[in-house]
Amino acid sequence: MRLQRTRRAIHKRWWIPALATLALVLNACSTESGPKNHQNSLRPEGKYAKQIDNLFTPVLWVAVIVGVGVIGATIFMAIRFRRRPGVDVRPKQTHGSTPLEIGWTILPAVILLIVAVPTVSTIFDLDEKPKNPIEITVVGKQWWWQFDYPKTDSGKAVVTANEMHIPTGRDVLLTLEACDESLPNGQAQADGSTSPGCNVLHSFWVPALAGKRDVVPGRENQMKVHADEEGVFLGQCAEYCGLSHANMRFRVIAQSPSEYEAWLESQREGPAVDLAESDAEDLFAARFQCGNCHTVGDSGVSTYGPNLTHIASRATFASGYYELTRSKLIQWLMDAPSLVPMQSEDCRLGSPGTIEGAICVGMPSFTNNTPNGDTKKYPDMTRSEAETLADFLLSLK
Ligand code: HEC
Ligand SMILES: [Cu+2]
Repeated sequence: MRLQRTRRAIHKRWWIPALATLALVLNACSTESGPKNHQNSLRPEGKYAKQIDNLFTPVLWVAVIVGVGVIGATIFMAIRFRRRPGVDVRPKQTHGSTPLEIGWTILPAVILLIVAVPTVSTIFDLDEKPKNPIEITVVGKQWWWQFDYPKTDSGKAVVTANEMHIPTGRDVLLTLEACDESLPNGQAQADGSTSPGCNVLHSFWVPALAGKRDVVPGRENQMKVHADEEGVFLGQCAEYCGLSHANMRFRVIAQSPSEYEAWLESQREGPAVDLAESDAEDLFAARFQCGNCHTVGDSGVSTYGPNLTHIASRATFASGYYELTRSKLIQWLMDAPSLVPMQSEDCRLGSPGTIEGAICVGMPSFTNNTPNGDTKKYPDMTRSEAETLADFLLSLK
């Protein structure tokens, strides 16, 4: 008796958790709370993303009608023909009906055919090479993005990280790679193993600007991106790629064509401050060997870690996970693996000056897990050393 009553009480309150769940789910649809996040494929902000949306919306409605029909019929049958207490009759059993069987084979086939027409044509449209595009090579690394702007008639190549600038109103053709050919072992390994220059699968996704495309070791994929208006659009790696996959973000900064050109021109310039003339030279080059994985002297070359020549021109660092502030940067320099999960327990490099044979993924900690004994490479970093390095990096506009 008591048990029955509690059970009934639970049944009566089922709507409380249901309502809470609904509220949580609906919260995800909110456009009011917080800044417009620009990471929403349902709010396309460029012509290729709109093309995908124009396909997605009608197909969604077809799916909704079919789904409601099938689920509705199932629920209707279950209720209509349920077993009732005291009435022990089996509903009439039917088996096989040729018209019905033919009907429910042909109808879905026709629906699929109708949906296939715009789907196939959109796929081909999106695959078409744009005329006179801006070309950028995107290299997916563990766990950050490198953007290579090729050399042009008017200027040298530019290599940057985590923030991709594009001009508005122009087609941008991205070449997606998981291997960095300019690094040692920058080719896909036949046995599938990874190397410093070449790693695992990623997927490049800026929901507001384009669809997703996989970034595959040993393959070059291409995709088109287009932004109608200026803005900052958030992106995210969309293919599980290991420990820090969830932190592997990036930003696309769409600017007016003239601002874009000015940005590119400033990136082509040499560093704002020469390492040799800074207090950080000894720390960067000799004591901590930052130069094995980074460069601060040439914005046109690719390195194992992000190119830092113009790091202070970026708003974020660590794959867009942190805003570039002095205090975060100091924390990062002393102990990067505490801010973003990485495999940095033993960040030894190969023969001096090369990364061949590097055995870590990420940046070493200079206060924790520094390899010791025979393999000791990195001394502990004091706070004032980190400050000197940070101030130098922050002068690299
Ligand atoms: C063994 C190679 C290695 C060494 C040595 C190394 N780094 Fe790094 N560093 C990396 C890698 C890899 C990343 C990218 C990590 C990420 O974003 O997840 C990185 C990221 C950074 C970033 C953030 C850049 C950005 O745009 O996101 C800064 C700044 C940086 N390192 C500075 C330094 C300094 C200063 C030193 C020397 C004190 C140093 N690094 C030593 C590999 C290294
Ligand atoms: Cu990933």
